[in-house]
Amino acid sequence: MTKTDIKLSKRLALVLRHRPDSIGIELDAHGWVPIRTLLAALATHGVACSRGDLDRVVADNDKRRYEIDEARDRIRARQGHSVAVDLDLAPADPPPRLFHGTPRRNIDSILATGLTKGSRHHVHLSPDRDTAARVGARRGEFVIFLVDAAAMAADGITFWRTDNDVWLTDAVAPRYLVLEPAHEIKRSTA
Ligand code: HQG
Repeated sequence: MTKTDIKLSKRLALVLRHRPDSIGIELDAHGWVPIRTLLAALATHGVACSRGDLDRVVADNDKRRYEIDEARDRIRARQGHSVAVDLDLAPADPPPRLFHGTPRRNIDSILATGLTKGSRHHVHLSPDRDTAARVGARRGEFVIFLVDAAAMAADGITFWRTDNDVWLTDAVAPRYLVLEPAHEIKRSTA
């Protein structure tokens, strides 16, 4: 991805998840916005983005962060919102183990209170170690927690899976978490 595309992708994340008002638009109840409206509002706010630029940034995102509905010419973020949206996700049975990468500085707090969703709508969990490592590495030195999703599901806790394979849940209590022993401290390569 070029620097310009990375910048555009970050701007899209801000607009489609957190601050649609920053370019004067509103998302619908399910997080969608007409592509025409988005491109016009970006242009008004000094962000040059053609339909081709948008398609390229969406297609090149390795996490499949954005979803385009061609039939209705609209776009939304697949997950990660802080504004209220209903993503129409159906509850799903998780794999027995999930993973969560996090900065090393969070260890004590997470062991004390578990994983909490903060400003997002859910706690985000990864299906494998590599993905968890990438999530953790965004902020420097990180660790990986194993999540006993089998025990959580057996206790009646709901999970949702997004189309781009992120597992969501409301919270993960400390009893379901184990700090991955073999990889306790990882150094970011990012
Ligand atoms: C931490 C990216 C202290 C949590 C990724 C995380 C992901 C606690 C941070 C998606 C805590 C929140 C989400 C506690 C949780 N005490 N720290 N009790 N509970 N935390 O960015 O999971 O690029 O909101 O460990 O790929 O890092 O956005 O969540 O470090 O799927 O598409 O609080 O973001 O995708 O940070 O990442 P975030 P996350 P996108």
